[in-house]
Amino acid sequence: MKQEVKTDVKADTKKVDAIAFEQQKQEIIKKISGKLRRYFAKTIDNATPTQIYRACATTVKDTIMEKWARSKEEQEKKHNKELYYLSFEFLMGRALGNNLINLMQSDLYREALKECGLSLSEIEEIENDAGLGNGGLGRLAACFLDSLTTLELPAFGCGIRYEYGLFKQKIVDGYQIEMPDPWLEDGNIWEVERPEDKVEVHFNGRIEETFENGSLKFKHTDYNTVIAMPFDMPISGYDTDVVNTLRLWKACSPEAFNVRDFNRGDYVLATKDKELAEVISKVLYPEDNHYEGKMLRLKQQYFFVSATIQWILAKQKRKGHDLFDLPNYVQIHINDTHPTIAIPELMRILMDEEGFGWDEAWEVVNGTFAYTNHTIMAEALEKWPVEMFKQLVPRVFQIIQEIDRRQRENLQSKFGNDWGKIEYMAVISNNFVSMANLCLTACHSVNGVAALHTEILKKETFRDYYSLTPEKFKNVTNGVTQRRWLCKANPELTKLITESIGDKWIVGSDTLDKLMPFAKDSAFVEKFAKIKKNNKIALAKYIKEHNGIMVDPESIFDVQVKRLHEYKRQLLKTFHIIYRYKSIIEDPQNADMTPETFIFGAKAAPGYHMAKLIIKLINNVADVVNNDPRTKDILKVVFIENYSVSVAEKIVVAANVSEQISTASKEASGTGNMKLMLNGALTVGTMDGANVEIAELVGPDNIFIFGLTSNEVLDIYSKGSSGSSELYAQDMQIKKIVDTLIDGTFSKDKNNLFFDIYQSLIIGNNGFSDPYLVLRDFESYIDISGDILLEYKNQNKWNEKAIINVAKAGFFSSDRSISDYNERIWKLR
Ligand code: 26W
Repeated sequence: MKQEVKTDVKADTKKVDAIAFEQQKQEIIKKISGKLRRYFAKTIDNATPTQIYRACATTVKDTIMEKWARSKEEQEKKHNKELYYLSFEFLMGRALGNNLINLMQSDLYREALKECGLSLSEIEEIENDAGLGNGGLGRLAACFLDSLTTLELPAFGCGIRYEYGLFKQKIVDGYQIEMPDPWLEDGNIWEVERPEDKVEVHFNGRIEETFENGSLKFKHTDYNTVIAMPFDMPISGYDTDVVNTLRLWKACSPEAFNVRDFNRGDYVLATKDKELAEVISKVLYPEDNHYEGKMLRLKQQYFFVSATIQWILAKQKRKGHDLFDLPNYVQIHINDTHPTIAIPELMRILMDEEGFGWDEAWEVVNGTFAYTNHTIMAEALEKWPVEMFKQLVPRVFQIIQEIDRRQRENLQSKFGNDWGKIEYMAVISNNFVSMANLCLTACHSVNGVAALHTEILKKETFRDYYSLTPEKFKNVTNGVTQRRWLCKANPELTKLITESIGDKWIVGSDTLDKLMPFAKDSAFVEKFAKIKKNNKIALAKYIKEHNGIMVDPESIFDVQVKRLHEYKRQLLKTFHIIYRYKSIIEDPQNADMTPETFIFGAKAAPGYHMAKLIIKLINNVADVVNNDPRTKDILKVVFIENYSVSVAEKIVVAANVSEQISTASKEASGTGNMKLMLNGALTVGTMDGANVEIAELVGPDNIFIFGLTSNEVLDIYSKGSSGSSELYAQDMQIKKIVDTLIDGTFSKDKNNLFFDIYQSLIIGNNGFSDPYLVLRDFESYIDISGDILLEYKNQNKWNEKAIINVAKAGFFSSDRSISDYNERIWKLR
């Protein structure tokens, strides 16, 4: 009897819910039609998909704007400590779908559009990605904003409003071609221009020193002015009224044109200054993990940093806060060294404009700044020529010189006359400014992005600084937001998980673990497998449309998606494919015939010759393997062009195998590994970056670990040889594979095409051959790949492992990372 009453109540609530849902749905349809009428003089029936997108997006934006306004008002009233996350890159991707998830209105909008004969996912496809980043560092910043807001922490992202994001990649005849990414061309619905907050940024000029009231004053004169115009984007969080802000600065000229030149009739010259100013925020530098000392890059850095610091201080003063207390009100986070110039810029303003003495300013700066290192790649460390600094920002340079002078004094008191060490640790050395050393000197916190990476920073890269100030060093392992990388990318799996363990896992990081028992629940496993299959079918369709290649959704989807870099070793994966190809054509009787689809997605920096050549190699191998009648039904190789956030969302959900095969010690963390694991792919990887922590969490049975360890790699480097030419001479298997680079197997028309890869492996550039130890790890990689084929045959077991991976992925939520940052570093309320 009791039971019945309960069901009745349930049924009633359901009915009420259904009615409310229907009402809200009709409301949304009304709003969208209203927008279409007012903005485009159209109806839902005759509007273009772009107009529908704009109407939907502005409707969603209206809801967010209301919350944003309230959120800002609250923040302005309160005297809470705030976080400013300074980053040269924010790789946001699309906003509409993500905002709908966070507002918990995806179902409503999907059904509303469906009633009008439209598909929400097709409408979402119309939005351009905000591709204002290269790879890991930029995407991490985007995940962090999502988590900060979801956790209701007051935070601002601060960066540059690049007019062109990361280039679009086309593959033509197997080669990468770069095309511009004019993502703002059709307008950006999500941004709001804030002319009331524009500021001036001053470049070049000279410094006049005068005595006023007995003290030395510095006056910057004859400078060039650039206007920094802020554009704000709302950052929504999941199930919260808090809306944070991403503030991106655009560079503008103070005058529309030079009036003198204009009046003289020289119209072209009259617009020159304007162009020179505006070029600063024109385009994102496409180099990842590789630094070149370009003046424009330094201009970009100072531009957004100076504008941001001015804005922060103005706000603090408006709130009536004493700038001596700045660290209690503001934490400024430096995302890799790119925004480091913020340190001397804050010193400058506090001393030259606010009347602080050096020591007072230094204390404030130290309490305010924290720095994250994202790479140990030596070629990625920023070192700026002194001359460049002096010319571009003369006063800031003086301050850096003084920081260097004092730090050298300090180092000498600690290390005596160990000049080698002092030079290595100095802020200015050999006529270069070391941005990392400046951070290590000035910040109260320094962190690596995975346990192993932080250990390497302590023991190798920053060893001397670690001995000087061990208390500054912390680890915060990276994470990814499950809202985008599961809820948004994989709605079916989201539904299954929520049906099974409730929806608590959507915020925070602990409860996914509740899935563990389901790994052995046959009903769950079956549904899980079906979802993976559906996602593979969808990706196969995408591949058919974009590459013209038919792939078998029953085959193993083996995925390597990330920037193209030698250390990430897409070449090792390619060698494995060549090995599989040869095994099948040479010995079909004994070869494993399990069908495999190898999927790559990767952009190469436009000037990175070796990376571009590897893309061409992958595509040529694909051509041969996909078309050889002996292999075409077993192996398929697909290079998906223009890897980006929105393309990643389609790929990660369909993967069975996640390739994380960097040379141990080189990948600071990796975050693609986390996204793939979260969607039930099994990792094949080296003990590098966060793979180490993944392995620890899932246990050795649920991951495929191979290859040299980080210590072994470092040991090989210190000995000065990879031994690759010996391996090549002695190991017939290796020789056979490597020789395909020069025997025309994959370059019928042009025999020498891949010689440079061969040369780097066997002969070496600058004496060290095979610097990323591809050949050293080859055998162990072949072995583990054999294991994967065997294990995949047992689908039940495989799915069990995949589910365990999902269940253990909670730790890699960026909610956990942000909680760690907050507890260990920022201490916001
Ligand atoms: C100056 C050129 C340059 C450009 C970008 C140098 C360095 C970078 C980034 C720091 C490179 C980067 O994105 N690093 C990646 O950061 C991720 C987030 O922490 C990590 O997961 C990756 O392992 C790391 O390669």
